[in-house]
Amino acid sequence: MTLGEGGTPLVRAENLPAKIGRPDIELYFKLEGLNPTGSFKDRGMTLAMSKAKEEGAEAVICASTGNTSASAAAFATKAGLPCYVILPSGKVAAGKLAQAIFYGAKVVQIDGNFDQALDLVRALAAEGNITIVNSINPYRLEGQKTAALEVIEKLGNAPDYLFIPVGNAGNISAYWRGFKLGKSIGTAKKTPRMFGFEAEGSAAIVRGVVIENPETIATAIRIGNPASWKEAEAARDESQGKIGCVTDEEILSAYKLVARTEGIFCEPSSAASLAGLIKYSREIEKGAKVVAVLTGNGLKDPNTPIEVCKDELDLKPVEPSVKTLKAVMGLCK
Ligand code: AN7
Repeated sequence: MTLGEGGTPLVRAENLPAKIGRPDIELYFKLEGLNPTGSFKDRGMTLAMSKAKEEGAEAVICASTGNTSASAAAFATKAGLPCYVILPSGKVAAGKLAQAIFYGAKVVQIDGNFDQALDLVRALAAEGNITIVNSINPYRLEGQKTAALEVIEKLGNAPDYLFIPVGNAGNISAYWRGFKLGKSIGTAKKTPRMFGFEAEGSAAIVRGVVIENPETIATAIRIGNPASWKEAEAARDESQGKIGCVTDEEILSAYKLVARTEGIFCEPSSAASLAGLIKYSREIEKGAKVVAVLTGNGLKDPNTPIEVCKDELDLKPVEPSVKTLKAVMGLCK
C-alpha cells in the first residue's frame, strides 16, 4: 500500500552556512515534511500497516505526540482497519489533531503525557487482536531506514555528519541502520557521525534518567522515556557521534532562521537538528558534508509561528487605499 511516501528532496542550503559562521561546510536539508501526511512517520507506517493487515489484525492503535497519529490514521484508512489514537491532551499541534480526526481515527485525549499514553497502549494491545503501530512495532524502523538510503543515493556516498531530532529515538536508530546497510552493500564508502538532539526539558538520554514530567515547546519530542533509548546510544557510540540537548530558545531561533534564510518551513521539533548543528558547528571540519533532517512540515503547527512573530504581525486591518498602503508599507517619499 502506498500514499506516495518517501523520495523526499535533499536541498542544499545556500545561505544559512554563512549566517552561522560556517560558509565552508556543505549543508543539506532532508525535507521529510514533504511526505504525504507531512512527516517522516509515513515511511515506517506504510510497512507497519501492510504487515498488520497481512497478519490479520482487527485494528491498530498508537500513542502519539501528533505525527504518528496523523500517519497511522491515514494508512489505517487506506488499509481498511479501525485506528485508535491516544494523545496527551493540550500538547498536540493543531494540524496533527485535525489530521487524525479527519482521516477517521478514533481519537482519545488523556490527562497525561506521551509516556503514559504509550504505557496504556501496550496494556490495551496485550488484551486483544490489536496491533501497536508506534515505533516499538519492528516494521516501523525498517521502513524509516529508507531515508538514509535516499541520502546516500543523492550524494553518491554517505555524508560526514547527520543531525537529527530525538524524541522516542526511533528515527536516529533507523537512519543508523540505513547507513550501515548502505556501507555493507557498497552504495556508500563510509558512515556518518550521528548527532541527535533532545529538547532540554525532556533530555532523558543526555541525563541518563527517565524524565517524569517532560516539558518543551517542541511538543513532538516532549518524551521522557524514549522507546529506542539503547539502540540510539549504540548509534551514537558506533558512529563516534553525540546525543545532546538544545533549549526551547535555541529551537525557536533555528526554526525561524531556516525559514528566513532558506525558505524552508519545518515544525519546531524538526529544528532541533539545526539548533544542534549550530551549537556544535565548531566541531565540524572544513569542507564536511552535513545533512540535517527536517522531520515534519511547518504547516502542522500554525500557532507557534504567529506566537514567535507576534511583534511583526499587526492584525488590525487598514483602510483599503493606495495612500494608506504606501504609508503602512513604508513606500512614501
Ligand atoms: C516532527 O508522533 O513520537 O526520535 O508520536 O514528530 O523517532 O521519536 C513524533 C516524533 C522528530 C522524534 N520530529 O522522532 C509521535 C512522535 C518530529 C516528530 C520526532 C518526532 P523519534
